[in-house]
Amino acid sequence: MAKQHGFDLCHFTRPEIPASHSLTYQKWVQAGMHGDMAYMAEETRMGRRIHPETMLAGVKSAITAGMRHSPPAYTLAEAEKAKDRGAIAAYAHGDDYHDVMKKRLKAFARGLDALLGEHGQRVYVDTSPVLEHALAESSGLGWQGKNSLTINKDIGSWLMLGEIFTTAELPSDKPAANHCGTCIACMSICPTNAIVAPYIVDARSCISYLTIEYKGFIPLELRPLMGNRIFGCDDCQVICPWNRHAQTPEADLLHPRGHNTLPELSELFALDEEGFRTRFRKSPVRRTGRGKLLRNVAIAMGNSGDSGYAKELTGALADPEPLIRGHAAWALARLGAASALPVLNTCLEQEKHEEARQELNLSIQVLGPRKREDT
Ligand code: B12
Ligand code: SF4
Ligand code: SF4
Repeated sequence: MAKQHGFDLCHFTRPEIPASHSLTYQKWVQAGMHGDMAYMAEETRMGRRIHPETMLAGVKSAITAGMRHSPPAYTLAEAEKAKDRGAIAAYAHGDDYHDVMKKRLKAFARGLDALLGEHGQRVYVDTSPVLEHALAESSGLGWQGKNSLTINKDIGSWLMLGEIFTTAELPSDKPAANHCGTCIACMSICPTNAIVAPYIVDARSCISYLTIEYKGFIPLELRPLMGNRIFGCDDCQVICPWNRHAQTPEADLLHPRGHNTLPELSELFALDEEGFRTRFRKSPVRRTGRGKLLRNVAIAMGNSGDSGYAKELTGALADPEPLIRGHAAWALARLGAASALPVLNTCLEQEKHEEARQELNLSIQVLGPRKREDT
């Protein structure tokens, strides 16, 4: 039945969280590794994650479901070499999985009523307070790898997770065994060393967090390390040996769109609000909003080493969004675009936003001495 509803994997377990997971989660929050994701640290939600039985009265079983999506159609080296293009995480090349999976899980749950008789049930995808990896692992769907992602022995980790909690009593599957062994490829490849220990990701330095979740001015020391990753990051999955033979699903229900495969930075940087909404309709990228996406694109332009971007970046100093103005100023300095100094100085006189002012000041300082050398 799961297959009919579009799920490649479906397993059963008790809605219980092993102590190793709940303790690690609490320590992770105490160490502040959730960054600005307040929903991960809020007390009631923490309680629910640790005690999933409080999510639904009389819950007896958790059904875990996995939906595959296509891996990136390019290698890490190809993505890195494409300096004039931005890398969008593979799961975000098509429709938003939250919408697609929730609809399908609800239909699946209704089908269960017919099979098991009417019973209490709730469906979850991502945003609810559920430790999805822990349940996936105890249900045998896949083990949690050192990159903290759920890996299935047959299909790898290019999959998204969802759950149905039910008051029906279902036979539990055997937990998944861990097959990471001595491998540490994901930890070694991570551009920002965000996998601080096996199974522990410090979100504050993870490029996925910085490009998607983080609303502010990205810490200066991390910007050069982001390269051209403009929405999410796939490196710790691409490198994983369990994804070496990952197949593109016959029917990818997220319907990836070709124009999200390494799109041109200039094309994205030219989007206005309406253009952004149209370009990313139904896509997870729309949640980020134009301001954050163009912030990330400005960083990628700065990291490209191509001073040909100076014109577009100088134009962006007048953007209504302070995030874009500030990061454009940084990118100009990173490219050594001393020709932008007069505009940077004029913008500084008019800039009211405190952080954008700091960015402008910094870029003027960086470019100033270079300008004197030029004359
Ligand atoms: C918050 C969050 C993020 C944050 C923080 C990530 C993190 N690792 O915590 C950020 C924004 C960085 C993020 C990024 C990504 N995310 Co995310 N994210 C979540 C979310 C909402 C919660 C994760 C969570 O509970 N974190 C808290 C920490 C403490 O948990 P943890 O990292 O799993 O740590 C556990 C282990 O350390 C374990 N543990 C302790 N000791 C030991 C010992 C052993 C031996 C083992 C095995 C485990 C273990 O205990 C901890 C608690 O369970 C889940 C959805 C959900 N509701 O679960 C999606 C989810 C994990 N994300 C997902 C995806 C796809 C991604 C990205 C790949 C997206 C991208 N391409 O950019 C990246 C990958 C980054 C990475 N390597 O983690 C998918 C993963 C699918 C899969 N195959 O696993 C999920 C499940 C969403 C979904 N519904 O499909 N994400
Ligand atoms: S998603 Fe990227 S930045 Fe985050 S842990 Fe994986 S490799 Fe590191
Ligand atoms: S890269 Fe290696 S250590 Fe990392 S998740 Fe994959 S198998 Fe495990």
